[in-house]
Amino acid sequence: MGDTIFGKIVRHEIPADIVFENDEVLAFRDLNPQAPVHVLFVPKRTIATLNDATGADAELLGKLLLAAASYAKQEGFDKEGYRTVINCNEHGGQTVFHLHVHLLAGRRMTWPPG
Ligand code: DGP
Repeated sequence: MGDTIFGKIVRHEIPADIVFENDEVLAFRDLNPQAPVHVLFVPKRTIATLNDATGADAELLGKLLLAAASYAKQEGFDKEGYRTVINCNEHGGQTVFHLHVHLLAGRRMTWPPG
């Protein structure tokens, strides 16, 4: 799987509304938000889908989730709650093949998701 729009965002080749960055993780606002707050947490190292993650990625995947939780706490969504989502392949609704964690917050979520 080749480069994606998220690879270009990670390399700062195209603009994004970045809310968090460290050596391994970048977080930016989703272009098509599905909640008042909708942020995508992506690893800087490209992993196409969750299927492609291996044991070598375990720490990085943990860091993605912890970055999302830390951001939610920082923005005050931890008490009321929020949702994190990883879409995988066609039936999962994945459209960008650079693994990412969606953080959705600021409204009550419904279940089951569509
Ligand atoms: P997914 O369906 O899980 O692959 O989610 C991809 C998300 O990425 C989708 O919610 C829309 C968002 N998105 C697509 N292209 C761009 C872009 O160029 N910039 C930003 N900020 N978000 C994008």
